[in-house]
Amino acid sequence: MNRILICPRNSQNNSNLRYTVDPKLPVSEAVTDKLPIQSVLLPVSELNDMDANLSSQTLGIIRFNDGEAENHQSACPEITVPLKQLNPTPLAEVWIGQGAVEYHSTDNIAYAKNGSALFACLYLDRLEHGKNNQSLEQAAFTSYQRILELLEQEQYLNLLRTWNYFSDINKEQDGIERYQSFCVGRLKAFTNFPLISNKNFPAATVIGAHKGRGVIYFIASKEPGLQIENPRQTSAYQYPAEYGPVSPSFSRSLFKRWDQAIQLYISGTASIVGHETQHKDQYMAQFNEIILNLQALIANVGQLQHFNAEFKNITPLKVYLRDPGYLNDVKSRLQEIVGDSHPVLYLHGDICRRNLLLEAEGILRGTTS
Ligand code: 3EB
Repeated sequence: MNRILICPRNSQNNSNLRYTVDPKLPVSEAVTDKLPIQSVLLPVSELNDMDANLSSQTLGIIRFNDGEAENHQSACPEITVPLKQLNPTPLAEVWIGQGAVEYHSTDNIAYAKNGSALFACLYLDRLEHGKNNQSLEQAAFTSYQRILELLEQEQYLNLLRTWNYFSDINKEQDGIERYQSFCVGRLKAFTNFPLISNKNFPAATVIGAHKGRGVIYFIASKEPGLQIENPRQTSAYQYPAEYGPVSPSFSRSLFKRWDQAIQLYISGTASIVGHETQHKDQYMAQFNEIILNLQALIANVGQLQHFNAEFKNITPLKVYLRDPGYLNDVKSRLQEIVGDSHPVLYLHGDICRRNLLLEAEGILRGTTS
């Protein structure tokens, strides 16, 4: 199979355009899996050449671009994360499911659902009309409250994985770092939602941008997944008070058994062992520590769930660099493990502690024995 499913554009007629997979990206392999939801990295230049015939299974499109805001007229949920891409070929993250999709939008949230999984995206700010300058804590609270209300309304009650991007994450505002304000608002919303308040938090990423509107996107499911922590790391929701007024509400990973396949959603992973940052000011040592953390997490899931998968099966991988100058070294190191044709998206973004220089995340498909 060398075609994939891309969302139809409102702006185009229904001509049956065919998408051809970049041979360097093992997309065809990814989409032949029987998964209700998965993401693939596709060259942006080829997003317009869609196969309308196959479009019925696309759940959403995420672009990454720190330039001018774009307005794409897609039928499916689509949003631009305001981070600069460091890849030579600009890529988009395309979310693809199985079976017919329904597209909807509320005032604030665009979403797609296919009976098993729900994909959605929203802007973090300006959720309330006339409240453009609400605090980040309030914006995070309101956003997550809206998200949880949507999941209740649609009966996709299991928030599996969230991605959160907003500007100036390390900046102090009102006597508190913006990342901490975000954590306070998010936790307040979670605490009101019975399915999450028992510490079964989603896997997550929170990364800082340099400009642009804050963005959240997430996936949820009808049937629950399982939170699995990393034995090398203190659970983030148990971090001691020195890191902020509330601990971050996310799980290290979310193990999801679908009818015909299994996915492990791996949270943004940094150079933290226990709860402490390792190797301050040394980006390669931090990157190696991230690899050790990811390997330890995968080994733990292997033991607990008899999950057969390895680091090199993580696809797509996303790596966030505080300084683009790290790119070549990080890329060479990663390619030693996953090979040079593996789909990896490199993004220029800030990590939620000032002394963290990089972070990596991904989705791991595997089987159980
Ligand atoms: C860490 O391990 C690094 O607040 O949801 C990574 C992934 C991090 C998710 C979040 C924070 C979050 O604490 C930071």
